[in-house]
Amino acid sequence: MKRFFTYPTLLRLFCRYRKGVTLIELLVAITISGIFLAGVMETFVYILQSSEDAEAKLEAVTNARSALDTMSQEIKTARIDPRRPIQFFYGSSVDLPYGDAIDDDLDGRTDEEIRDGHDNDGDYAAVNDDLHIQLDGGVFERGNLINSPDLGDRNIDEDCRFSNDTLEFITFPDPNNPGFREKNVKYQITTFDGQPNVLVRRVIYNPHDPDTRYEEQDPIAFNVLSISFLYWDPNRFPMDWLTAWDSLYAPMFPDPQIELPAAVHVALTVYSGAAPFQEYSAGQRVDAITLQTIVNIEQVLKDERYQNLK
Ligand SMILES: [Ca+2]
Ligand SMILES: [Ca+2]
Ligand SMILES: [Ca+2]
Ligand SMILES: [Ca+2]
Repeated sequence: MKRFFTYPTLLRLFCRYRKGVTLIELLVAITISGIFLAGVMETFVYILQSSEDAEAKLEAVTNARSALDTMSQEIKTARIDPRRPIQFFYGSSVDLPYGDAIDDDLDGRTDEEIRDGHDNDGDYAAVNDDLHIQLDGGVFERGNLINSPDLGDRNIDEDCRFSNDTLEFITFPDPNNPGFREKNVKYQITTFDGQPNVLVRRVIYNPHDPDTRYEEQDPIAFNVLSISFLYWDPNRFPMDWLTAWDSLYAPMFPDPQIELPAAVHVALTVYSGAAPFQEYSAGQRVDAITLQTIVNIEQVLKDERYQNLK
């Protein structure tokens, strides 16, 4: 017993004790730094993730914006040519049975509207939802549609299903600009270079001259989920949006039988998720952004028949 408490024994005990504390300290330190590192990693992954999301969204907006600009510049030059008996402006309308599978307007229904400028699901109430803009001197924008559902009002075309519309028209040579050629332009979502969901602009230059006629196709937006065109019809009162247009039937239009719409509403929806687009299949929940614009057709606005309507 006596020998147990000799100095070397105490030293050994002390060393063991020291060693034990060191080990516990080490374990505690590892655990704490582990927790700390996990927190850091989590924050880091979150920052990385949200910057990837933000980047994907920015890219989607840029992509859609540039396609809308291209189309706007061209649509406004669609022409009525008095030298020709029949004009060419053709917009077809295809409503798809699905949207982004998200209840964007939080009304408990998902993708309930069709993009047509009207209230399809019956939730429009003129007293609350009519949003006409007063211009000046008591004049209202779209004044003849006050108290009727119209694009831009609340509950009109909110939370829409996707569309796969096409638009095809002719622009004419500009006499003030000798280099400007006659063009037949078409926009549609199709497969381009093996890649699906590409918004393609197809142009036929000089469509009426077999000698100089040539065709080209440009992709103007990628990962496109939906494109919708609406046409502001100057041939009815009150004027209204139509989902399709065919100038071939102009002789059957109501008076004054203007062959082209006065304006075109374009809505373009593109994928904005961070995951590769190839993982998306139609009808599944998807991150998307929609950009919209209204383009006036200058030739119609200058047309005497349209001027006389006012
Ligand atoms: Ca939706
Ligand atoms: Ca909804
Ligand atoms: Ca509605
Ligand atoms: Ca609608």
